[in-house]
Amino acid sequence: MSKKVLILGVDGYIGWALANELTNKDYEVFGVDAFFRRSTVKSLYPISSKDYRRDQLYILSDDIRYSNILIELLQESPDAIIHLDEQPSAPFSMTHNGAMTTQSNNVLGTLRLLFLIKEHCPSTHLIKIGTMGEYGTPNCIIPEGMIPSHCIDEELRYCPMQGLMFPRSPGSFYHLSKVFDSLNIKFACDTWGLRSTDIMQGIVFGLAHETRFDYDENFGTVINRFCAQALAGVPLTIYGAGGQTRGFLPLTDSLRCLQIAIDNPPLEGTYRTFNQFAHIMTIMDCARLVIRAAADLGIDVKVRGIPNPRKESEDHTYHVVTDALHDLGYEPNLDFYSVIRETLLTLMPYKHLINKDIIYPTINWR
Ligand code: USQ
Repeated sequence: MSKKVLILGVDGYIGWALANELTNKDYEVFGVDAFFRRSTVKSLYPISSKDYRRDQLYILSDDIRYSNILIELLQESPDAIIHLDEQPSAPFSMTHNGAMTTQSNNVLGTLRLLFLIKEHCPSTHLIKIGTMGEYGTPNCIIPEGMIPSHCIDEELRYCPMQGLMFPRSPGSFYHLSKVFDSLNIKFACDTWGLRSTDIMQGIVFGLAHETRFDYDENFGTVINRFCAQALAGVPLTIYGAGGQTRGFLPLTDSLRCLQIAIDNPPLEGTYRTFNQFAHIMTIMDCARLVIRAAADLGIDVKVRGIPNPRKESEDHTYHVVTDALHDLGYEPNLDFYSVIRETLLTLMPYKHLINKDIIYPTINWR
């Protein structure tokens, strides 16, 4: 029997692509969305209308939080819930109102969801999209969520901190909201016996299944922003020294990893973490890749180093354990150059629609 999957935030960048990917693979997909992003910023890649998407397999609502739709869907006991219904922008969360909106939407929204799962479908597998940014850049090896037992004190022959969550050092009020989520979800699993996979996802880029594409200061992630900047003839906005190092993955890899999580649920009462990305790069590496792919298409790209609007380390190590997904069969696509080239090609016909006024950063972390 096909698995029943409920996607919260189905109208978004990952949500819509995932809904289509799973539907094509014969999963039974439902979705809800409050349409916040659509009403805030225009996607560069043309996306279908609300009505069209409502006519698809998915149920969409302008306001999921105060309607009964969500409860009705939970009462159908989906096999998995993919929770993408969070405010995802770190810059937006660094403004006064943005911080309040982000934390009330993300932390309280997830807390409410936990209670609803407990009340209506306690066996359902909650897959929450979190962020590698929860860990920050601590200049040491980052395990998958918890401090592992093999981290043994050589003299004492035991792991003094096993069973504790690895310390979090988030870099924005958005990333902080994900830390609070993780703690609430782990508590709900330990206390109520719920089951959850908490995805610490790296920075996603590229296109899949006619999903939206953002490049503005708030909602565009760095490689997608660089692609739009290359197409618009705007110099690439490298913040600070460009030595900031992160894990990245193409959107198609994110879809693959989420399918692996759905197909391999943890036991009831288990909270587990996946560190989810394909490959580690610096921001300067990202810029070089975009410049090379654009040059291949006859586009000359300039770079503009600008003072870093964020408070973050620009020179640090980044060693991250990613065993869990690999053990379940994830084979990362490491050919980022081809994904970026394909993204540039696909967006080329829409380059005249790029609004240059929303590219340069205006929100300061300090
Ligand atoms: N950066 C630039 N130039 C730009 C934009 C960003 O140099 O024009 C730099 C930033 O300073 C930062 C890095 O690129 O060092 C990543 O920035 P980003 O905006 O691509 O990513 P971030 O703000 O960390 O957040 C994004 C998503 C978020 C997700 C996170 C994964 O918006 O939802 O959780 O990536 S991660 O960063 O691994 O935590």
